[in-house]
Amino acid sequence: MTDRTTATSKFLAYVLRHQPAAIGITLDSAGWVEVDVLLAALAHHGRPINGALLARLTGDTDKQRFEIRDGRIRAAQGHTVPVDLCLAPEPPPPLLYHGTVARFLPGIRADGLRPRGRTHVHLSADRQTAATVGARRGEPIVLTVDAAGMHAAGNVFHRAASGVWLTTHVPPDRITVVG
Ligand code: HQG
Repeated sequence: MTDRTTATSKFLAYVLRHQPAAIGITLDSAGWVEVDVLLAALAHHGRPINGALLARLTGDTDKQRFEIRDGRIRAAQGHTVPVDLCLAPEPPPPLLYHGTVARFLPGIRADGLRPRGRTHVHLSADRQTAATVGARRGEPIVLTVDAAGMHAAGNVFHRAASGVWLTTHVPPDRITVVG
């Protein structure tokens, strides 16, 4: 992606996950807004996106941050505004991974993984993705989560369209620090 495309993607994620009011739109209870409404509001607020750029941001990217369905668009995950994505619960793979940094470990050991402002804890199906997520904040530490054990104990998991696994809390006794 060019710098400009990345900046546009970040702004779109900001609007659709955190601050729809920044461009005067509202999301429905599942996080959707009409594409036409979004594009008009972006243009009106001096951040125009044309159809080709939108297609690039929502097409086959590495992250699949956005979903488009029936003329509507939403962020696939990562919200801080209250939304119910209406994802069906899915059994997770046996192990999932979470990337973080050393300074958060005391809190995580005491309290497990918490959503911390987002609606869900984000988990990855592979270590490399988790390491990349952790590296946003410093030297990454990858935690292994006993997802099968949690699922057997009744915890619910969802898989976002982005491939990210979502759950509401990972208790400390389901977490191993692998480095
Ligand atoms: C930590 C990006 C202390 C947690 C990525 C994390 C991801 C605790 C931070 C997505 C804690 C929350 C989400 C506890 C959790 N005590 N620290 N009890 N529980 N933490 O950004 O998973 O590029 O909300 O380890 O790729 O880092 O935006 O979550 O470090 O998928 O599309 O609190 O954001 O996607 O940070 O990242 P975040 P995250 P995008």
